[in-house]
Amino acid sequence: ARDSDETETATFGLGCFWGPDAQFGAIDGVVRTRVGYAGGTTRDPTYHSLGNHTEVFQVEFDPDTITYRKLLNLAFESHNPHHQTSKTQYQNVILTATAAQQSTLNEFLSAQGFTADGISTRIEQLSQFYLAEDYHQKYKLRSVSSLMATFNEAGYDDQAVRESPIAAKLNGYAAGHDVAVVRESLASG
Ligand code: MHO
Repeated sequence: ARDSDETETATFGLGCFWGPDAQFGAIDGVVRTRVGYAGGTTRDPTYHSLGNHTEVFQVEFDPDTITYRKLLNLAFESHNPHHQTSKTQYQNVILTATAAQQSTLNEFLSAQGFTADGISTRIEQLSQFYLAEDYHQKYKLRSVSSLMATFNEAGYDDQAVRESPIAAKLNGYAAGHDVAVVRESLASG
């Protein structure tokens, strides 16, 4: 039996990472989120020196509560796979980390009538994920100064806020994503 504490991590690029960081953080079963840079080859990207990388977000999830396939479904509902922006920074990309994710993705694509070559969304293997700067992590939550003050008073530093499950939920809430609504749409989808 699987250790109930065991999580899995999915990595997607869906435009500016602030929005999907909040959207996916609200999902029941997503326990942590992080934003960063991936998909390119240049070393040690930063926001102002991105090289050929793309803004991406990672969701660490409990596979007993939500599946990689459902996250893929949401990722594809959140962008148009027949359109791609020319700016590498904001491109749509699915970055698989394991053979299991790769095969789930292949099944998902064929169930949708898609092929990796027939859509504009980039389909790649994740080689390296570079964490973005602290001020980009939980960006929507950071705009709610009363909540940030509460985290700070409770002793959370930037890393602790980034890794906090409750911060992921509040980040979603701050952006208008209601956990209960997300749960409902997943149940029907
Ligand atoms: N510069 C844009 C997008 C930021 S996103 C982290 C803005 O200020 O909305 O690339």
